[in-house]
Amino acid sequence: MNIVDVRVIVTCPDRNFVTVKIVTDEGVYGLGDATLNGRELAVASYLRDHVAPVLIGRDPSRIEDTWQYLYKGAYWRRGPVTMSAIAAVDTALWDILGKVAGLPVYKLLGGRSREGVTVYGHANGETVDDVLVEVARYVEMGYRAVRVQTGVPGLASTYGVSHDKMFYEPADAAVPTENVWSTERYLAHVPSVFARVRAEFGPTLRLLHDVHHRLTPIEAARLGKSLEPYALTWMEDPVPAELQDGFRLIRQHTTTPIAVGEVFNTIWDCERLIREQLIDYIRTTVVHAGGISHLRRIFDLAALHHVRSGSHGATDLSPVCMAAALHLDVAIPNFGLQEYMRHTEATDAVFPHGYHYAGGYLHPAETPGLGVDIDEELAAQYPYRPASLPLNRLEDGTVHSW
Ligand code: KDG
Ligand code: MG
Repeated sequence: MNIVDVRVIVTCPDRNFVTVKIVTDEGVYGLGDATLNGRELAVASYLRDHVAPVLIGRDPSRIEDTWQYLYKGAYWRRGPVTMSAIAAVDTALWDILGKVAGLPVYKLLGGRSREGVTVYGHANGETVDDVLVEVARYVEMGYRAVRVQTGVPGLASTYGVSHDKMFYEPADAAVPTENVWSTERYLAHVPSVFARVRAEFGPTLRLLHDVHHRLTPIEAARLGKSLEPYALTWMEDPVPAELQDGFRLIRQHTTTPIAVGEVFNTIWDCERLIREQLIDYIRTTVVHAGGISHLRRIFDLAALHHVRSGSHGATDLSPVCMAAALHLDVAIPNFGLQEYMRHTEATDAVFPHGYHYAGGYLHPAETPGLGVDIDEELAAQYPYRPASLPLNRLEDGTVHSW
């Protein structure tokens, strides 16, 4: 069996997605997600101009060899654009392998380690009263874990808090929206939010909070300490993660568990964090961390060091990525949680899929491969729309981290 066509499909059913479709001479095809929020066309070009031509004629079952060929062969290693492109190809090849074998991909990864994939949803509201209503909505839907974000009194807008609830989209304008940020106001507010949520929902609901990389290590340590009475499952992205040493300082001061990794693209971004047990959850994803093959490598390293998975699953990760993530989630021994920010109806129509939600769990499809498809005709009706993630400035105008 040989690869005869590599198509790069860019579509915008309520948000932008880049998808690779690898077609074989026997008619079997596989899909991979290559979406990099706000930088979609860079990955599309990387795939069309540099990857597609070298895949033609290759044996699609040589998944590891193709990964190494693309990673080492480019000479320029790592980076989100390269790794999203490699991820898409890798994912599509696993999809093809599953279809050829007649097995869902999780069986090729060693089979089930659990009955379902525990997911967390996003409760966000401008005020604490608003967010309590949102948390209740998730609890009613059966969720066992909820991420809680609110507006900050005195700040006009806050990343991660929007008017749309189930389907909010942070990439909201072609030129980045600018928010104003105050660490002082934020740190003074967050503990009171979790005090109310715990009082209302009791001790067993798993609660999470995303800091979006906005603090310094000592500020994050203070936040973690102030949240200890509310027993969070994790405090996410407390600091910008380029400096892995920053996590050691947070760790020395607080027992609030730490999650990080949504912007990481290889094992080298988190190798020290994992090996030195500076984090509790690694949130790398299929699409941004080199596909199923490389993500499994990261999770295997994590398993040796008491670190569990917590894959990113926001709306900018397409249903193709979600399908792939679920196959890994259900198979690995050290699964923690899976983020599940639902896609809109338009997105779901372009990407028909067999995974489903029931009672707090997502379940991968049982059909051969990943169990997700793309309706190319429908996709063509939604042309690309430039959209960027927002930017933060401090009250004095300084550009701040995220
Ligand atoms: O593309 C960036 C978003 O996916 C991200 O900011 C959302 O932080 C996020 C999360 O944890 O889902
Ligand atoms: Mg996040």
